[in-house]
Amino acid sequence: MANDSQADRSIADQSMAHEKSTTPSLAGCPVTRIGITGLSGAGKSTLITAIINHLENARRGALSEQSGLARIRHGRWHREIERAFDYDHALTALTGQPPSWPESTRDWSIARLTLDYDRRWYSLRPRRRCLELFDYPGEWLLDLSLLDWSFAEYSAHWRDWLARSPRREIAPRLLEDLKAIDPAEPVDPERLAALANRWSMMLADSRLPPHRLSRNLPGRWLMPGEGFDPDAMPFLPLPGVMAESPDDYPEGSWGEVCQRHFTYYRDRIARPFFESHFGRLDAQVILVDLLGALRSGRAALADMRAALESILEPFRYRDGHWLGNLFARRIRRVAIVATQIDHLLPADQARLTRLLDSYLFELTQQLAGKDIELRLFAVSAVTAAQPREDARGRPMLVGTEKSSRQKIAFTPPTIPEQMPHDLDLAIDDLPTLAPPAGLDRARAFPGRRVDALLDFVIGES
Ligand SMILES: Nc1nc2c(ncn2[C@@H]2O[C@H](COP(=O)(O)OP(=O)(O)OP(=O)(O)O)[C@@H](O)[C@H]2O)c(=O)[nH]1
Ligand SMILES: [Mg+2]
Repeated sequence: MANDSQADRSIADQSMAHEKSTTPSLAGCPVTRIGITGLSGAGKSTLITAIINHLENARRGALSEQSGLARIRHGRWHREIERAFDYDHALTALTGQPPSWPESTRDWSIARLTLDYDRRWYSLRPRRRCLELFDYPGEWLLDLSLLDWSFAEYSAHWRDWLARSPRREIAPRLLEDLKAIDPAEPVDPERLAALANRWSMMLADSRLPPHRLSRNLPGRWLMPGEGFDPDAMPFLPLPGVMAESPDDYPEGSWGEVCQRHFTYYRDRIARPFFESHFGRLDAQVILVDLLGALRSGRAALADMRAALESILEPFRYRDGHWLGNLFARRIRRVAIVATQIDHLLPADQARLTRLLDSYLFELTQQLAGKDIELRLFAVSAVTAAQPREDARGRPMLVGTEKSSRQKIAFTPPTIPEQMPHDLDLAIDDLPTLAPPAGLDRARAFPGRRVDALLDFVIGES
C-alpha cells in the first residue's frame, strides 16, 4: 500500500458518519481512501466506473501488467452504503444498447470496494483491504484557495481577474458596477440579488466553451450540492473594500453584509467540507480536461494551471499552518490526470503526457522534495475511438458521434511535446464520442493507463 500507516487504519476505528447500519461489517479491514475530483464533465464518474470494473476483473488479469497490483485477487464493490457511488447506473448506461455515458452527478458519493489479496509467502492468512473512492465536484476543491483569504483579499483577487481578458469580455461592465458600490452605504437587497444573478451567469459562462476557465469561485455557486442555496446569503466581491474587519462597516451596509456572508460561506460551508472529508484522504486524484483547455487556448490553459497551483499550495505550507497540518497528516500522493485521451492517435497520446509534464513543470518543481509525491498521467477511462488508416494509408480515428450516433472518421490534431512558455497553443476542435458498443461488466473495459494510475495510488512496492 501507499504507506505503512495506511495499513493500520481500520474502518472500525474511524466511525463513518455516512455508513448505514446495514453496511456489512468491515471491522479490521484496513481502509485506503482516494479522493477523485475534477471540474464538471472532466470524467470522474466514468473513471471511477472503469476503476471498479478493472478491480472486479482482477482475477481475469485486468491489472496483471502492474506489478504493484498483481497480488489483488478479487475486488468487490458494495452497493449497500449510504451515498454509494451509483455503479449500477453507470453500468446500465455504458453497457446498454445503444451505450451512453453515465449521467452527470451533482454531489459527492463514495465507491467502496473490498480487495482480496494473495497470501504472502510468510503468512497463512489471505489479506483483505478496503478501498474507498470519494467522488466530489472539483468546483468544491477550488474553494481551497479562498479558505485562507479575507473578504478584502477575495475582492482584490476578483478585481484583478475581472479586469483581464477573457473575463472582461464575458461580463462587460460587471467590474465597473461593483466598483461603483460604496461599501459603507446601506445595502440594496434588490440590487444585490440582481448583481448576484449576473455573477452566477458570469461564472457559468466562464466555465463553458469557448472559454473553459477554471477559477470560478465560489465553487458552490456553480455546484451547490445538498443543503446549500447560493441565493440565501449572497455576496459579491467589492473592489472598494480594503478593511479586514466587518466592524469597519456599519451594520446593514454593502461591506458588512457581503463580508459577513463571505465569512459564513468560507467558515461554515467550504471549510467543514475539507475538515470532514479531505482530511481523511490518503491520496488525491485531480482530473483535468487538458484537451478541452487546449481547444480554448492560452487563457484557459493559464487559468487551469493557476487553479492547480492554488489547490496544491497547502502542500507547500510548513508545519503550523492549519491547512498544511490538515493535508500533511494524510495525503501522500497526488495524481494530476488528463482525461479522454482516446480522442488522439496513439502517438499523440504519448506526446500529451510529455506536454502535461512541460505544462506543469513549475508546479512539480515546487512540490519536489516536499512530503508528497506528485505524478502526472494521461488516461482514457473508456476508449471510444479506434485507430484506422484511410485509403491513402494516413492514420485516423473512428468512433460513434455522441448525439447523432453516426459512425465517424476523423483526423485528430497533432500534439506537440512541449508547452510554449507563454502557453500560446491551441488545437482544433474534437468530436464528442459515444461509448463503444459491446462493453461487458465481466471483462475489463478498454482504456489506457487506468491500471497505471491505480498502481500509483494503491499499488504495493
Ligand atoms: N471519449 C471519452 N469520453 C469520455 C471519457 N470519460 C468521459 N467522457 C466524456 O465526458 C463526459 C463527462 O464524463 P463524466 O464521467 O460524467 O464526468 P464527471 O466529471 O463525472 O462529470 P459531472 O458528474 O458532470 O461532474 C461524458 O459524458 C463523455 O462525453 C472517456 O474515457 N473517453
Ligand atoms: Mg460525475
